Amino acid sequence: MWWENAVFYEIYIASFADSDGDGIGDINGIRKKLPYLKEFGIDALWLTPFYPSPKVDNGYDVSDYCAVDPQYGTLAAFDLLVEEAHQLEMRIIIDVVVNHTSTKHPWFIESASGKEHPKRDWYIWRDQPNNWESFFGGSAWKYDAATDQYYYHSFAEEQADLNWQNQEVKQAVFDVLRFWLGRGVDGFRFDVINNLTVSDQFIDNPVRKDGKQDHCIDVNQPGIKRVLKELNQWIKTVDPSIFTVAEISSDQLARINSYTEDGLFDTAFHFNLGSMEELDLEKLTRDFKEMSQQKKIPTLFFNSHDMSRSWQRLAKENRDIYRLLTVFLLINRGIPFLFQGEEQGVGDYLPQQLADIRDIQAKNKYQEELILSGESHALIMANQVNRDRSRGMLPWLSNQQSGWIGLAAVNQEAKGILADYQNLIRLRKTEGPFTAIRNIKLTGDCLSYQTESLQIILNFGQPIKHSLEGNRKTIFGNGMLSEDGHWVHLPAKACWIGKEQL
Ligand SMILES: [Ca+2]
Ligand SMILES: [Ca+2]
Repeated sequence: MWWENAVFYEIYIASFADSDGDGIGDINGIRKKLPYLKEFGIDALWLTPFYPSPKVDNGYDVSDYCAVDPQYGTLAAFDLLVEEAHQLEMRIIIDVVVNHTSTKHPWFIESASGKEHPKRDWYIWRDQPNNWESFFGGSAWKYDAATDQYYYHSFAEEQADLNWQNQEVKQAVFDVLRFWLGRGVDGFRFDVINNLTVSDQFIDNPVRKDGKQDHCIDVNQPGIKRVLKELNQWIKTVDPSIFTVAEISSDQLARINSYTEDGLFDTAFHFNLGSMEELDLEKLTRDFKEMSQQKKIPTLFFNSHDMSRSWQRLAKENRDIYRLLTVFLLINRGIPFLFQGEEQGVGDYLPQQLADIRDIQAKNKYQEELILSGESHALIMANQVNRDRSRGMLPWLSNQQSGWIGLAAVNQEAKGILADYQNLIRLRKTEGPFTAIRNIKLTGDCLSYQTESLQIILNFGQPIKHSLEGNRKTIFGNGMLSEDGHWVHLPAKACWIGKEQL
């Protein structure tokens, strides 16, 4: 299928490109950047939510699934974006946020209007709350005085969870998907899809010794796979070439892969590697070996709109390490998902005061810590979880304006980094598709593996002499071949790719 060899690019619309000077990214801004994206080798775009939203969780609180937020443009602009992307042979997938809606969505307003309303059961209403906590902090239940019941929200209280036991909810979501398929989208990214509430068992979550809650009853509920299979099968019946990728809120490989079984999603985001707090080569190698054996192709990424950028988090601002990670992403079996700006080595944006924080998760953390430890410490703790870090406005111009958040940090080596991405994507296209990975080995800090006719050596450590399989010539990197062709000498923090000579 087309996605198995595609390079994806995630666009966080508000911070990507602004076409009308209000300092907020928009759909026409994306249209203007299509030639740039095509030029450096992108095959498909993933657009984060652009739907009307009160933006409590910056668009992941949708109040109308079948429209475009006026801040970002119009449906007509969206249609042009799809048309122009397709003309350039680029595909577009969109974010589907159906664990919850905004409490401003008409469905919720109707549901909240009375206990007897036909849509009451579209959401999760209970006379009494249980101990479930919201993933954004505090109780996951909000009391509604008008009807004397509590509704469930696994994230912010302005994001009410849909009741996936209800068949009408499922049909309503199918209608939404049908609407966007009709406008030509090529696939869907399903937000926190293992959080769908499909069970009517409201048993308390167990609480660990440290007082934190184990979210084992409120996610991955019994029956969820049946619902998700139905969803995927419906999509594939409409058109088997529609791509589905799942966001599973877990960094455990086995859990993630359990959602790509037959009949489920085409793939899922592999946070086990993608969201590593720091570079751990042993973990990387261990998981890489396991992922190379799995039937469905994995995703590969080191950045997204939910975490600190890999330039800081993994590469520690080291250009050579950054290049090694880029090789791993692109010369590998897997679907690379680049995040806007990473191709220019863009760095984190770090708010300097509460007033500058936009992420609700960081705001909540700040308030929690403020009581315990005062302002400056609260800021540090908030920024440690702050998703704003990767959401800084992209610095396309030296006088770039931002209307809603600070600017992402410019990388002085942006041009060279972009050239790396471009060269490696070209190499991927001439030497790929990479369908099998062999001989994964970690020697000290040096990772080596083979795919099709290539041997890839990524040396994260000191200079090393590394043995080669077969007779090879250098096609990328800065290793030096020995005269007999059996060895390559790599400087510190260098990579080398050799192609087998027949
Ligand atoms: Ca704008
Ligand atoms: Ca849920």
